[in-house]
Amino acid sequence: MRRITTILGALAALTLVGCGGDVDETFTGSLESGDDLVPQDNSFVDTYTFDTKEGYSCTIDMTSTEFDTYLMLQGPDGGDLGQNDDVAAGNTNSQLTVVAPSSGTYTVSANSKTSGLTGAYSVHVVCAKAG
Ligand SMILES: [Ca+2]
Repeated sequence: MRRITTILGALAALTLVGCGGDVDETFTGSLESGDDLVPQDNSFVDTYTFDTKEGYSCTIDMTSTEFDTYLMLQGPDGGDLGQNDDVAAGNTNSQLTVVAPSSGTYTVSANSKTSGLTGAYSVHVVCAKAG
């Protein structure tokens, strides 16, 4: 019985760690013919999801050496939380920083600036407790 209690305690501790809003994930992929299309401009798009908690600050970077990236983020309710084309003048990569308005699943859209652009990219998501 003591052993079972210890195992249950360990499981509870693991579950608590898993309940945090911390995220550090990298998604790699390619925009290519046959991908989903953004209705507004028929550009290729791949989507990825991550889970975080209300109040966590998330920074999403999309980088590619092969095309001009465009990044979009939707919240758990499907609402638009931001879009970015270029992280800086002369740098066509994209970056968004948002404080999560609610706990749940967020959707990142890895997109290109204009239709027909293809190539490999990387999306890095980092969320940490704000403040
Ligand atoms: Ca761009």
